[in-house]
Amino acid sequence: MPTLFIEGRWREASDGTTRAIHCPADGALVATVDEATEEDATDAVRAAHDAFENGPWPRTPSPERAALLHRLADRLEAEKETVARLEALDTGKRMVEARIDMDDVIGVFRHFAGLAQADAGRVVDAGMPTVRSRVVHEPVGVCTLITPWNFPLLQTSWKVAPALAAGCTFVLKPSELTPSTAIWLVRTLADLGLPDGVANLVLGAGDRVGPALTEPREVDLVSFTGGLATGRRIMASAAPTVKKIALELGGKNPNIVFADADWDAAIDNALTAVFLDSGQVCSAGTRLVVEDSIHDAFVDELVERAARIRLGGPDDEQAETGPLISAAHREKVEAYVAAGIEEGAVLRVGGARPDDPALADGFYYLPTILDECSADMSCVQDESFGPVLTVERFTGADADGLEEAAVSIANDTIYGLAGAVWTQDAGRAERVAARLRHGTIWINDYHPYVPQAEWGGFKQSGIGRELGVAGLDEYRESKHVWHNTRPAPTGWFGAPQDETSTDDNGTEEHA
Ligand code: TXE
Repeated sequence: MPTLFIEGRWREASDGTTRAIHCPADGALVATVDEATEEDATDAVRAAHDAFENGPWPRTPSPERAALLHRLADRLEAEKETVARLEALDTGKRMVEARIDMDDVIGVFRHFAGLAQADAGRVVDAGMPTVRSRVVHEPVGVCTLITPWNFPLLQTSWKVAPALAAGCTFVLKPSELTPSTAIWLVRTLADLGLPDGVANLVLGAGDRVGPALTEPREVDLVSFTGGLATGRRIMASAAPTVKKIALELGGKNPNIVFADADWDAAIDNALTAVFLDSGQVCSAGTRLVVEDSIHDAFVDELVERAARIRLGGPDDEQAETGPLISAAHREKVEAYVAAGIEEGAVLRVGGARPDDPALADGFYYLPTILDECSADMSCVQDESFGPVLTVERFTGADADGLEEAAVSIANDTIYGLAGAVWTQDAGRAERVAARLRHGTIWINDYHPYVPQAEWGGFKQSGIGRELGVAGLDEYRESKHVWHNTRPAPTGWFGAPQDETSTDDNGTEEHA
């Protein structure tokens, strides 16, 4: 069965290339999919452009667009177990996590379905009784949507749902490692009656199809979630034609713990912050910034608990987290840990592959803690995207100095996606949260998000916002419509002389 979807038809790659998808938990073959060529990508952009210019979708009334999004959510509810399994097999993540991801996807489609109808623009008071002035929203146009492998369908939903809600057409390119749920999504949208050419699916490696998807003049917006290096390339590809871009590029997220924090909650959440999905989360709390006075006891307890974390694949009900996505990614994490140790970090736990033979065929890596880190180390500055926690201490001469030190360490990064502060002093929590230059701040919590709130990064964590209301605005243009109900000449240029003349004082005189 072909897996590229272009102009309403399933087809194989034009040169016949395919790619085998293997489960990172045990190497089992999961699927074989088509690997698009540049030519296929160009066809997909052309199809999306034609559907935008000539098709019905951009002009479909918003209640109908919203209804389709709701029907998609209904379908996912009905097929949740099947789709969660596709996701678990592609990513190696546990079924329990894949099911949570599906619930989140359902929430995202319903959120944007609600927004699609909620905001029809606004009337502007032009200050003239004969003028009707209004600002309306229109779809931005043809969108290229490029998504990564860590939360494949969820990150896709953050782009596809608002694109459809706004009336855009798109080409979706999921990660070449995890295409299965994108295939399900596009098939389901077609099944639900989305017109041909609105949703196009191109599978393949970024360097093979990326330029054809991110450079053409016909593409109005590129929305990308992935690594910083690729984000920079995409920004450069989009520059010559001044495309709109939305980039979500990861982070190096501080988790600040003051000595007065609720101990059990802070310990527990510090582990979840970094080890969820084996650290393959853009907002993972990979930098523990802990007050010096509690450092030793806090880190000792973390180390003890991290050593007990059980690893396993999709169906291991006892497992707490899973494998890394690929052999290459595990090697990257290993090199990152080695560099940290070389630079002086102290390895407290992990730092190796597990020796359990049952895990030998997967890309597992033990939960790792690097202590005694400082901002000049690469392990503190670079994203590992693995199960690796770095620990930095802070101290201060007085209460203000303490806060200042914590903030200054937490902001000492090129990234700015997320961060957390743990303290039972509400005033301190608010002061610190206000100073952190990151797009999401948790106070006495880590990780939760809701589709109603914007998500995105300060600094090099990205451009633009997903979710919330701004997440829809990315896919809309604003158009100001000025309607003069009583048109009249302005008389500004070369108007015929009339009876009106002006006296020496500039006052009009009528004959
Ligand atoms: O990401 P890439 P990779 C970070 C994380 C990770 C690093 C590299 O630190 O270690 O990125 O991971 C497509 N034109 N994040 O190499 O390359 C690619 O096919 C167009 C953070 O897997 O950024 C895939 O669909 N597209 C992150 C997508 O970009 C291109 C999630 C992401 O891949 C392209 C994942 C090109 N030239 C990794 N090159 C997050 N923010 O959550 C690649 N792609």
